[in-house]
Amino acid sequence: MKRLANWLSVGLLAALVGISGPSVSGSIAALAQTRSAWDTYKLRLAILARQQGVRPETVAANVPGMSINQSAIRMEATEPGAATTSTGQVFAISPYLRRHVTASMISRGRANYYDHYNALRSLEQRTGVDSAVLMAIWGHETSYGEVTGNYDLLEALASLGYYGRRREFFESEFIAALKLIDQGVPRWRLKGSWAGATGYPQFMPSVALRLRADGDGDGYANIWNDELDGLASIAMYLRDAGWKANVAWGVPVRVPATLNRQAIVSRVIAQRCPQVFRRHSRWLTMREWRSLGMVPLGRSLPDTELAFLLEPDGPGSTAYLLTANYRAILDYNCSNFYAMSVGVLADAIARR
Ligand SMILES: [Ca+2]
Repeated sequence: MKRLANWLSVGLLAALVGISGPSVSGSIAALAQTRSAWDTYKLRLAILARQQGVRPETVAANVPGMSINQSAIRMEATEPGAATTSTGQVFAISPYLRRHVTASMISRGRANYYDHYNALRSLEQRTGVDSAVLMAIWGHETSYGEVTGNYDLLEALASLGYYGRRREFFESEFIAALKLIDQGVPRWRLKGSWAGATGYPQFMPSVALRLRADGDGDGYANIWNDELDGLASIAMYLRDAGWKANVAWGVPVRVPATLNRQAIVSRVIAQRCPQVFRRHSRWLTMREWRSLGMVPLGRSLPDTELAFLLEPDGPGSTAYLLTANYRAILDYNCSNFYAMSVGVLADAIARR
C-alpha cells in the first residue's frame, strides 16, 4: 500500500487529475531517472487512459500495481507474424483438418448444439447467422469453453505494449480493457490469451466493448461464463462482418480438367492479410461456375449467389466454392485453414 501511495504521489496523480502536455512529459522524464522503465511505462498508460476517458478510480485501482508479464512478451517475440509467412508455399489442409475437426470436436459440438437448440434457433432468427457455425467457432476458439486463457489481460496487454513491437495496437486494447472495467466487468474476470483475446468468443477488448451481446435475455452481456452470451456475441461479430442469412459458407465442388485458372484469377489486392486472399479466385455467380463445368458435391447454392474458388491443396484435390459468409469467418480469424476448418466442423455438427 505504501508503494502504491508513493507511486501515486509521484506520477499517477498527474494522470488522475487529467494533466497533459509538457508538465507531464517532464514528470515522465523525472520518473525515468528514478524509477524502473516499467514504472515509467505504466505512467504513460495511466495518462493515455485518462486522456481517453477511463475513470480515474479505474486507473488508480488497476494500473499502478501491474507486474510485467514476461511470458506474454516471449510468446509475442516468437510468434511468426502473418506477413512473414508469405512464402507462396502451399501447405496441405488435410493434416490441419484432422487435428481440428476430430471426432471429439464433432461430438462435443453436437452435444452443445442440441443442449442449446431452442435458444440457438431463436438467436438464428434474430441475427440470421447459422448457429452450427457459431458452435464451430466457439469450439475452435476455446474447445467449447474449456480453454479461455489464464493471462491477466491488463498485465499481458501492458507488457506487450511495453515490449513495443505492436505498441499502438496493444495500448489501445489495454485502454479498451480498462473501459470494460469502467462498465462493471470485474478485473478478475478479464483473463485471456497471451495476446489479449478474452472470454468464450476470444474477443480482443475493443471488440468486446463494441459487440458483446446478451444471448439469454438477463440484461448482461457476459461473454466470460454465459455460453449463450458468448454465442450471441460471436453472431454479432459475424453479422457485423457481413454475414448473409440463409446462405451456406461454401460447398465442395468437383473442378473440371478443362478449367482455365488464369481466367478466374482475382485482380483485387486485399488490404488485410493479402496472402490469405491471394488464394481466392474472382467472384462469379453459381450459374457462371456451373457453366464452367463446376459440379457442387452435396448441397448447392442458388444460381444467383456469388462465390469464389479455393483449392486449398492445389489443383486435383478437393476444391470449394465459397461465399460472403466464408469471408465473414475469415474476418474472425484471417486464415484459410481456420475458416475452412470452422465450415467443415459446422457441417459435421449440423449433419443429422
Ligand atoms: Ca446474458
